[in-house]
Amino acid sequence: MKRALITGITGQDGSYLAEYLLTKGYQVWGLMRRTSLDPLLRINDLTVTRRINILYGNLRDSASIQRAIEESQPNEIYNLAAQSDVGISFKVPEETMEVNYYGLGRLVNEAMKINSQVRIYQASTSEMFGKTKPPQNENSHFAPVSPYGEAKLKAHEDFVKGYRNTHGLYICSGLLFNHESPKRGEHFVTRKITISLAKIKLGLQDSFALGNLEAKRDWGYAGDYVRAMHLMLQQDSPDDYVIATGESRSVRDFVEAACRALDMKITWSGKGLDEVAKDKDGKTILTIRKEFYRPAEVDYLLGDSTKAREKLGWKPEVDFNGLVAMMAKSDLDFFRKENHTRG
Ligand code: F7E
Repeated sequence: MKRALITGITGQDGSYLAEYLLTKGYQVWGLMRRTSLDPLLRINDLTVTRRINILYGNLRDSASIQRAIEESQPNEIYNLAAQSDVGISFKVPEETMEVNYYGLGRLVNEAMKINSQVRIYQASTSEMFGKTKPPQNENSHFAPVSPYGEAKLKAHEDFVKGYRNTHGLYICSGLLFNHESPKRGEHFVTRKITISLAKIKLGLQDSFALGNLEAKRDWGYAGDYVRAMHLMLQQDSPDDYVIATGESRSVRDFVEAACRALDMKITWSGKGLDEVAKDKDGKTILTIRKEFYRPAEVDYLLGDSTKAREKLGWKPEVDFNGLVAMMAKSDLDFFRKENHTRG
């Protein structure tokens, strides 16, 4: 039976990956920070939760990483723990570097000391492409514009490419484009939109505010993307792969698709910071606020995942409209039930 250790087990990707690996017959360990409030919140299925072995520790602490690897004796390590909020990374650049760069350094060093044959997946990101023109693939230039993108790129260069080449470590970077789901953190734009619109539809909230509506992202479904993580570690040799849908939409497109999924009609008016969206009764439900803009923006991401499709045999199963509808309906159901229980 294979053994996997997942850092970041309580995040969206950690929970989908844990569930997926359990279906493949793996024994799963998860590294979890002691400070997490509701640690297994996103791992809803209790039968799954009970089968995951939780180890306390974090990527800032080598001793805890060492203990976790010694206890779990993993064949595969998935490094999903990160300070993953790009906007926040401008406010906490040192912490971002500490976790996203040095954290991987600690992990690979401890792993190599204990078992140099271990296979490691590193969660790299389309944010590393930054200002590079789309479509982006494995051969595209990296030009990050945020502390988050910079830390992830440095980790990729020093510890993924570096340790693969100089130490022969089996380590892969998944260059994952944005991936979302009903378990997505509430501060990411997609989930913020589906939660806000669901509440507005139910009369639980009047309006909400966003920043840049024109940024374009290649949005896929997280459940599809964890299959690619696993496939990367099953190959004869380690490599890096772009994982994306090949379809790019703007934040505005996402708002409109979520409105369609919730059967809400909106009309846009005004420009720039004065732009608003109104509902069918002329009530403003969406405004634009400067505070949600970033000091530097990645304008246009569109992934070319030909290599993963050809070499890994991977392809996404959920498309943009399917993803938006899944998220919007999940939030509508949740708040409808919650409101019903309270009322
Ligand atoms: O922003 C714009 C914002 O925070 C998407 C992380 O998983 O994917 C994610 O990074 C876009 C940006 O994700 C708001 O300016 C407008 O252009 O949902 P997001 P992200 O920054 O693309 C990559 C691949 C990762 O690796 C990251 O870890 O939406 N936007 N208005 C807004 N964004 C937020 N969060 N909130 C707004 O109000």
